[in-house]
Order: sequence, then structure tokens, then C-alpha cells
Amino acid sequence: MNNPDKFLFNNELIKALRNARWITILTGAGISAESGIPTFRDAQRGLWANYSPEELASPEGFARNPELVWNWYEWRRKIISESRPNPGHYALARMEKIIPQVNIITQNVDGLHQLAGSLDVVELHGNIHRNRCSSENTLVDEILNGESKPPRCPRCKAFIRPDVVWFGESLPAASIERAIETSSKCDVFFSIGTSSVVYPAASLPFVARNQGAIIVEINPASTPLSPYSTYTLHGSAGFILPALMKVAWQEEESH
Ligand code: BV8
Repeated sequence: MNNPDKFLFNNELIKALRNARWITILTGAGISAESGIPTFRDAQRGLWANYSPEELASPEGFARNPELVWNWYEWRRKIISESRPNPGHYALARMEKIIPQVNIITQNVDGLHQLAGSLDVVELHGNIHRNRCSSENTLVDEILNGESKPPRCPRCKAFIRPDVVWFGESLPAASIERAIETSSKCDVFFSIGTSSVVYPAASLPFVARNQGAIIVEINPASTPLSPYSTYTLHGSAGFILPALMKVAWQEEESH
């Protein structure tokens, strides 16, 4: 199936998209997979195969072995620095220009939605390109090269950590509040490229569903959300989203 036009979408879905006034989109690591960034649960292949993400992305993991956790983030930063947004990211950026209200809530920390041109992006789990002092929790811009691993805060000498939300840590209040507010107002809620197991992000589709929004899941695999979705489109985001844009809004790919 290599021609998007042959990818048939349900007429009711197309009609709902054309009538939508407000589309909220939850994304996970799967939308960045086609940019060459291993998904959160795939990342544990290769040299990180012996570690679980929950172990590395946690305060306990960082306290136990700060250098290991810092190196894992440096490895991911390098992959992300060599990655570019893919057609899935660009399709969502174009959607923002066509529909009166479109907002993205991402669990990803790679910044690719913003790079693709999306303006309204809430980063639920922070951003891997930022660092903060693990003691003061203030952002640290300058890291002196040749520093220890992890580098130390220039002010208090505590270890520096990536400015991301680890397991067991609370999400930024403003981010989760905005995510809940938009999920409770949208007409259509997309859940794209997420295994739908990490909370509180995984509860957002249900906030939308409970107020009557249409739930559209895009994922090659089934997830715990699938039985509750109005439409489950099994396939990759980089293929389905441009195809959906084309069929719903006669949109030509342009990026
Ligand atoms: C919190 C940042 C309050 C760091 C991450 C309620 C119920 C149950 C558990 C909990 C709960 N409340 C809290 C918890 C515990 C925990 C949790 O949910 N655990 C899970 C594992 C059960 N949640 C928390 O700790 C959260 N904090 O709730 O605070 C609190 C405070 C104190 C004590 C208790 C509670 C914090 C969660 C945030 C953790 N940080 N990331 C970093 O990135 O390093 S989460 C991490 O998982 C990533 O951000 C990732 O985005 C996220 C979810 O993973 P996915 O994005 O879904 O990626 P995954 O690899 O899993 O799946 C990829 C999917 O893509 C697959 O389905 C695949 O099929 C699909 N795919 C592949 N290719 C494609 C594709 N799809 C489309 N196209 C393709 N081409």
C-alpha cells in the first residue's frame, strides 16, 4: 500500500474532521520513530538493553548512578541532534493552519513538533535540550566542557540533570492543567504513537471521550486505549497523517 489515496478512511471520520472546530492531539515516542529516534520502549535495545526506561528515567536511577543516567541522555541527545521532523510532524503543523483551534500535547522531549512549525505545543514531560540543577531546580544554560559527568551546577555544585519529568515526579502544573482543559473542550482528540500506559498522559483521551469528543488513535499496534477509540488507524504516523490531511482537506504535502 504505497499510495495514500488508496488508504481508505471512514466517511464519518472524514466528515467529523471537516466539521471539527477544535482538535487536540496527544503524541508519544511513536511519532518520532520515523525520524530515527528509538521509541521509549525500543530505546532499550543495543547498549541500553540491560536497563529499563523506568529505572533510567527516575530520581532513584539518577541517585544510584548519575553518570549512567547522564550518559543515556547524552546518547539520546546525539540521536535527536541528528534527527529531523518527519511527514507526521509536518502534517500536524499544517493541520494547525487549517483548523480554527489545534493544540498538541506531547509526551516527547525531542522538540520535533516545534521544529516542524507547530506553535501550540505543551511538553508534558519536559525537554531533553534543557538542563537544570538537581538541587535548586533552576535551569542551567552553560555547561563547561570537560566537566565531570554529570556536570555540576556552577552555583551550588550539585549535579546537573536534564529538564525532563522522571517517573515518580509530578508533571509541571501548568502543562497538565492546559492538557486537561483542552482535552475537555475539543471536538476531536488524536492519540498518536503512544503505548497509552504512562499516566497521567494516558488519562487525557478519556477526559476527551467523557465529554463526547471523537477519539482517533494512530498506531501500528493496539494499545489499552484502542477498545475505547472511535477510530483506530493501524499504521505509521508518517504515512497516515499526510494521507488523512489529503483526503480530509484535499491538502497537498508542502514542506
Ligand atoms: C506522576 C520523560 C504524580 C523522561 C517520561 C496512575 C496509574 C498508574 C501509574 C501511575 C499513575 N500515576 C503515576 C503513575 C506512575 C507513572 C506511570 O504512569 N508509570 C507507568 C509505567 C505505569 N507515572 C509517573 O510517574 C508520572 N508522574 O504521575 O506524578 C506522582 C508523583 C509521585 C508518585 C506517584 C505519582 C510521570 C510520568 C512521566 C515519566 N517520564 N519521559 C524521558 O523521556 O527520558 S515517560 C516516557 O514514557 C516518555 O516520555 C514517553 O513519551 C512516555 C510514554 O511512552 P510512549 O511515548 O508511549 O512511547 P512507547 O515507546 O511506550 O510507545 C511508542 C508507541 O508508538 C508504541 O505504541 C508503538 O506501537 C508506536 N509506534 C511505533 N512506531 C510508530 C508508532 N506509532 C505511530 N507511528 C509509528 N511510526
